[in-house]
Amino acid sequence: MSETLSSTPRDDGFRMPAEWEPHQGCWLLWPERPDNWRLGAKPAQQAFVAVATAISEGEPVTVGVSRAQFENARARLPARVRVVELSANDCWMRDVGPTFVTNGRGHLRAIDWTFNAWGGLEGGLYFPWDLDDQVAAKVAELERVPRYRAPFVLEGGAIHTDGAGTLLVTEQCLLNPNRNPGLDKVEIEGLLRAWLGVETVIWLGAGVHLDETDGHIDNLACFVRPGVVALTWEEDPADPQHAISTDALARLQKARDARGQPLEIVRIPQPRPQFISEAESAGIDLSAAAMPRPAGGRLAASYVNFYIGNGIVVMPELDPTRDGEAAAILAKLFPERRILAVPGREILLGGGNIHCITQQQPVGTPG
Ligand code: KQY
Repeated sequence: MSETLSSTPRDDGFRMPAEWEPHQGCWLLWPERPDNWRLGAKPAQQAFVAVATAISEGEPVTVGVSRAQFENARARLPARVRVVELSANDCWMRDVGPTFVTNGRGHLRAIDWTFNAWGGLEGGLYFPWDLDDQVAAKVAELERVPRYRAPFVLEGGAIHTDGAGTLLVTEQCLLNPNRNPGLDKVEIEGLLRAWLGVETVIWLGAGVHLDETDGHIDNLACFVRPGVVALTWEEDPADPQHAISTDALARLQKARDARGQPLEIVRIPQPRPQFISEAESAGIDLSAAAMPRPAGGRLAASYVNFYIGNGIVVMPELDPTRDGEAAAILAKLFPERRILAVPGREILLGGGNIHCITQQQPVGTPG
């Protein structure tokens, strides 16, 4: 059994590395539930295959899948992708998987956050979520990595680090009473320092307009290297995203990172507003266990929801009129990596994008 630790990562000299540090692999889960994914999740499965295939160009990829879908997933994914049976309630590995931490001696451990489906019974997105809450522990078992079980709710998509002591988060998500109602901002900052080994927490306000996670940072902004933040941007003042991104920009301009340095902020244009169509909505099963997805609802589309892998960046294609500009900005930000664009619409329809469905495993030996 992988060891369960009772200390915190900081006590033991561990910290969360930046996403651009070398990976020994990447984890995903297989989409299946027909009350979140249209047409029995077949179009989403195709999109996940494209993401897994792209990432596997740079690092080993593992996809966790239910017993019922094992053969199908195995047949559709390339042979170089490892497929393991792993129960889950849906497929958001960023949030239900472990956040890996490393120390200066090349050791790797896993943090297993308490997960409540983005809000539990107060606005959570589905019920139950008990299998999701076990995913991080099962990944730690498979990798024989010692595990910290965090006694508070957090999701991997709610945090971004520069790997050098700075963390980006949003107030909308981390201070939401549906996550940790007994904790105030100062207490939450203390926990983030202890569990992620950071010194400086930069608080942005709201996340992307109508983001169903209560404003995950991974759809709004991320570090691309120490001192540089990519921010999703909307020029049109009539679009609610304009005020959200403007507020985030002002906060980032005032902020200093853990080294005491100001940040450079690079704006990435939002895709034009995206809405779920009648046909797309009609393809999703109605169920009391999951949130409805009626036609006409605006989707929280953002190019910032990309994955940084070994030698590559995998970004979603979301709007043919803006995909090229977003790809060009990413190419400038990551001159040493290839930018791979894959269709993002089907993942977006489920409420997230490429960053949300992936979880990197940094290089390190269990220890
Ligand atoms: O933003 C993420 N990290 C996850 C999105 C989850 C959406 C659930 N329907």
